[in-house]
Amino acid sequence: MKKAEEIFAEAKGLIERAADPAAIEELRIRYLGKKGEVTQILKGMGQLAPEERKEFGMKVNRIKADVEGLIEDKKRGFEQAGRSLRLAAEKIDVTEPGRDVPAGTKHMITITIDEISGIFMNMGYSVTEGPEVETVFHNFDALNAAPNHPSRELTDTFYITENTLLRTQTSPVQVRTLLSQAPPVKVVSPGRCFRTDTPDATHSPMFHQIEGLLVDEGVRMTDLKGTLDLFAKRMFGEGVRTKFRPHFFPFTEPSAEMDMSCFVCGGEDPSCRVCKGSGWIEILGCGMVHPNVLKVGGIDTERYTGFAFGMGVERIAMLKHGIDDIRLFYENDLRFVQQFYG
Ligand code: 2U9
Repeated sequence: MKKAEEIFAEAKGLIERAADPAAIEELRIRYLGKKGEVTQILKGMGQLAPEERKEFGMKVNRIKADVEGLIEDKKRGFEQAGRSLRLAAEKIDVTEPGRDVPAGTKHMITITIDEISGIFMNMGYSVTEGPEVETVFHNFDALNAAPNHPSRELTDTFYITENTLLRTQTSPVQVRTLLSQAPPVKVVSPGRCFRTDTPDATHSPMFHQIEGLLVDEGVRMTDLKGTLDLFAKRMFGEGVRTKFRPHFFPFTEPSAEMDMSCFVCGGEDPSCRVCKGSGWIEILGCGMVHPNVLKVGGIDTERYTGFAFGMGVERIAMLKHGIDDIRLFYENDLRFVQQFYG
């Protein structure tokens, strides 16, 4: 039988060298378990002489307590080490800069509307908006559209009821302005418009327009040409030139379509993809406001005249940024959207 001191020395060494909680548990059982070496000694005390038993019992119990203490300390050591490991692993460096969250960007349609509106705001125009669901009166009748004008047809227009529809242009906003305020009127109105077009590279059932309207005393066709020529230069570059081709709109007389000289090839490249070699690009329609339209607004056509214009926002954006399919504006493909991150 090993002496109690030898057992303690051996246990102490093994406990100090124990590598993990499992090893400690084995040592606890080996020394302090039911059949443990320390427990066995205490059991064997029965053979001792009574006067020896007291002193021996005190010594062995002190060894038992010491071994228990060593085991407890070692366990706490492992627990502490475990906590430190966890703290180290879960440590958060609060001084670390935050992860960058991309802020995104405005949609190219919004950017283009803002740019066009900005050019006219610099000329003193205000921006107005109005309902997308309109009445036949505001969308057609007030714009001098003949009762049988083709654009009234179901084939061109989304009707909601016989008398309400999705507006086919933003002109109704201008009509509402004429009905609600006296001249001078100087507004641009951007917004969504709807036509029963089948989607393709240049058509979409929902698209955006921006229209302008100026009504005042002494407004002339030369004012219209000067204003729109300046717009083209501001939007596509000072070097572009403009020309006006006679056209027809029910709401303006005379009417015209404005072409701009090709800002890509300047008319020098017969194979230019932008102007198809013509050297000119149609960008908008315009004209002097028809007296019948002014009269709807209760305006004295002997005293006041006005001009108006309209353009497709997608068309302007596609020209300016070389976008060849209108559907890209609505598909939200990040590969498209992110090209325009400011
Ligand atoms: C009022 C009086 C006159 C608005 C105008 C155009 C010419 C025009 C088209 C361009 C391409 C629409 O997006 S598009 O399909 N528009 O060409 N629009 S004059 O004239 C008005 C508007 C309101 C009271």
